[in-house]
Amino acid sequence: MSQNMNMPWEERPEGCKEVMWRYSANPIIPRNLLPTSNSIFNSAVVRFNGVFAGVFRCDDTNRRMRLHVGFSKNGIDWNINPQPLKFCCDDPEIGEWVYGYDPRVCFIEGRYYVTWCNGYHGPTIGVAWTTDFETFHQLENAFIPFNRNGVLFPRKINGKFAMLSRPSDNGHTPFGDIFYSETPDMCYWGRHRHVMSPAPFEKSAWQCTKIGAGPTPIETPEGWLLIYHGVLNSCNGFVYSFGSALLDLDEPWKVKYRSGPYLISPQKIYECVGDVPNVTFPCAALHDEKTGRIAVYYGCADTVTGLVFGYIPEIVKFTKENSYI
Ligand code: BMA
Repeated sequence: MSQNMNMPWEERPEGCKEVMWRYSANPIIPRNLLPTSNSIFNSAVVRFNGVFAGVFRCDDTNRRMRLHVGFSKNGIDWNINPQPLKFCCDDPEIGEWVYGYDPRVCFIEGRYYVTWCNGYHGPTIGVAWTTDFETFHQLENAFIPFNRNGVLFPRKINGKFAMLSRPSDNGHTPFGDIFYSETPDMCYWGRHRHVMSPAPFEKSAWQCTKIGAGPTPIETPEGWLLIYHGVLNSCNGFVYSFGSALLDLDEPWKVKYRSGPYLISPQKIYECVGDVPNVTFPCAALHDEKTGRIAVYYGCADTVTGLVFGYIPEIVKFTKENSYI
C-alpha cells in the first residue's frame, strides 16, 4: 500500500488495462473478524478526525443483520466494535431495532449521516447522524416500506438535502429503478423524481434486472459521478456488478451519461464464492481531490469486504465514452 495515509491506494498493476483494479490483498475484511460475525460486507467508511471510521454490515452467526462501528488508521486494517451499534431515538416506535443492513455514511454540514436499510414493517431507509461515531441520533425513516439503497448527496442541492433510493418489495426484488427525493429538514421527504431504470437487456445486460445507488455521489465538473450496482438474472441466479453514471449537478434526476460496460463484475473467487455467490456490491468510496484517486469499498459474495482503485477523471471519461444513452 502507498505511504500516503490520506487514503488507501495501490497503483494500477503493470499491463492492466481496466478502468478500476482490485487491491492485491483483497479481501481486506474477513468474514469472521468478530467473534460472532458470519460475514462483514456492504459497508460504509469515511475520513474522520485524521483516521477513518465506518459503519459495517456484520451479519452474526444467527444470521441476523446488524450494524457495527469500526475505526482504522489506514483504511485497510479495521478494528470493528464487537457490540452492535445502538441508535438513540426519542420515539420508541421508530427506534425499535428489527434489522439493519447495507449502510452508507455521508458527511454534510458538520454531521455524519448514516442511511441504511432499516426493518420497519419491511425494509425502508433509516436515517441517523453522529459527530463522534459514538452517539448516533436516529431520525424518522425517510420513506415508507419497501425501499433500499438510500444514498445521500454530500451537499444540499437547491437548498435541500437530497437522496437517491430504490423502491422495492419485501423479498429479493426482481425489479428496481433509482429515484431522487429531497427534504428541507431530514424529516419530510418529497419532490420524488425518477432517475433511471434498469437497462434494456440488449444494450447493457449486467444492469437489466434492477439497479441501486452505491457510494455517496462525487461532484465533478461533468456532473455527479454515481457508482451504482446493477443486476443480471442469470440461469444461476442474480449477478451483481457495478458501473457508473453522470447526473446533472443541479437536477440530479437527469442522467447525462451511463456506462454500458461494467466497471467491476464478480470474477475473483472471493466475489464468486460465499454466502451469496457472484455479488460485487459497492457502498462507499474515499477520494482525493488533488490526485483524482478513488478507492471503492464493496461487499464480495455477501461475505467479505474488498477494495478497488481508480482515477476519477478516467472513470468520468470511461462513462462518457462508453455511455449507451
Ligand atoms: C440485495 C441486498 C444486498 C445483497 C444483495 C445480494 O437485495 O440484500 O445486501 O448484497 O441482495 O444478496
